[in-house]
Amino acid sequence: MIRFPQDFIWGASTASYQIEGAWQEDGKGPSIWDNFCHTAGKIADNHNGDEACDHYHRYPEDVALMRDLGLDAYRFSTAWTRLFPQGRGQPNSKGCDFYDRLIDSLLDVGIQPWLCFYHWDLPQALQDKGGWTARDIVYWFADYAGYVAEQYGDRVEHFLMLNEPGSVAFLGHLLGQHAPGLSDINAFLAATHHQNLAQGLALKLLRELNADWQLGTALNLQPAHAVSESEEDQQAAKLFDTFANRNFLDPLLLGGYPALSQGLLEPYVKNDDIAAIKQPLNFLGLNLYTRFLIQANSSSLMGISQAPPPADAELTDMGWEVYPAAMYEQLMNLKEKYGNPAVYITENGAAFADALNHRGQVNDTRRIRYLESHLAATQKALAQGANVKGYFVWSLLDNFEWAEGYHKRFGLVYVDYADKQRIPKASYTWFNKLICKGGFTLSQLDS
Ligand code: GCO
Repeated sequence: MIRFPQDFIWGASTASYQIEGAWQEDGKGPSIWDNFCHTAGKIADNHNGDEACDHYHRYPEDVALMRDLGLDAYRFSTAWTRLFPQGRGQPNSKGCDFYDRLIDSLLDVGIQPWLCFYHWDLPQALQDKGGWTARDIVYWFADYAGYVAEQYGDRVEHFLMLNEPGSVAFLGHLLGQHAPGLSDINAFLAATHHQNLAQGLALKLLRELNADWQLGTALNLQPAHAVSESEEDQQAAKLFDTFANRNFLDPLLLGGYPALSQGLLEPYVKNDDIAAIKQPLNFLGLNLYTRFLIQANSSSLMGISQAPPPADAELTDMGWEVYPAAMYEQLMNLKEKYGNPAVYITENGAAFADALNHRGQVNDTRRIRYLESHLAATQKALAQGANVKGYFVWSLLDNFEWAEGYHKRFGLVYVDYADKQRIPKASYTWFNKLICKGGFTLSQLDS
C-alpha cells in the first residue's frame, strides 16, 4: 500500500477562464482570453470560454461533486475582470458576490478554498496599457490581490499569487500560442521579470495585511533533459531550464536570476527589484505533468527547441510523455537545491481521449494509472525527506484547454459540453477511495 501522512491535503484545481463561462455576465469585463478566443484561427475549431462548463451558474453542483469526492481543498482562480471589469477602479459588486457564494458553499461542506489571484485572464484594459510588458502592472496586480485578499481573507486562508508565470511568458509572449499572442523576445523578458516583481509586491502586501494567511504561488517546473550527450544539446537543456524554470524559482527562493539569463533580464531589473521579489513563502505550488526533451536548434528563436518524446514512450492526449520520474526528480531538486520548501503539488493530471461507453460511463483506466504512477513517485520523494504537504489533481472537470479548446479532457468528471452534464469518471471513484484510505494499492488495471 502506498500511504500518505494523515495531514496530507487532497485537492483538485481549476481556473476561472477554463470553467466559469458567463463571459459577459453581471458586469464582467473582457479579458485577453475572451479577445484571443474571439480572434479567428487562434483556438482549435475557434472554441472559446464564453460558456465553458457554465460553472458560474452550476457551481452548487460542482461543490457537491467536490464534497462527494471527499476533497480537503479546492484550488480555483478569481477572474480579474469579474471583480474589476477594467482591471482597476471601482469593483464590480455582482462579480464579488459570485466568489462570496462559491467560498461560502465550499466552507459549508468543509472544503478549504485555495484562491489563486491570476490564472492568465488579464483584463484587456490593462493589456491595452502594455499588460505584463509594462512595469506599472506590478502595482496594478498588487492592488488587485490586496483587494481580493481583504474581500475574502476572513474565510480564505490560502492564497496563490500567480499560476505558471513561465507559461504566461513563454506561450503568451514568446511563442504567441496563448493570449495576448505576442512573439517578441523583449516582451518575453519583460513579462518574466514583471510577473516575478508583481508576485513579490503582492506577497509583501498580504504579509503586512495578515500574518496568518498562508501565501504561495504555483510554478510549472517540468524537468528539462538533453536529447543527447552532445555539448550543444546539454547546453540547450540548461538554457531551457534557465528560462522556463529557474528564472521563476531562483529570484523567489534564492534571491537572484541564474547567471545564464542575468544579461538579458538586466534592462528590466531596477534598483532593489531582486530584494522585492525574494519574499518568504508559506508554500510553493508545483505544477508538473511530464519532462521536456530539449535539443539545440539554430533555426529557432533562442537556439533551442523541444525534441519529440522517445518512440517507445507512452503519451497522453496532449502528446506529453508519461514520465513519472519527473515528479520525483523535481521534488528532490526542490529539497536539495532550494531549501526543501513546503510544496503542494498544485497540478498533476493527464488528458486522454475519454468517451462514454454504452452504459454512459467513462472507464478512464489510463488516467488512473497515470495518477498512481505520479503519486507513487511523490511518495518516494516524501519518504526521502521532500517536504510535500499535499496534492491537487488537474482537474476536477473537463474544461477549456487553452489553444486546444475542448478537445483535451483532463477531468475526474466528464463534461458533456452540449448540455453541460457532469458525469464522474472511474478516476473520480478511484480518487475518492484514495482520499478515504489515505493511500492506494497499485491497480492491476488493464490498459
Ligand atoms: C497549465 C495550466 C492549466 C492547464 C493544464 C493542462 O498548467 O498549463 O495551469 O490551466 O489546463 O496544465 O495543460
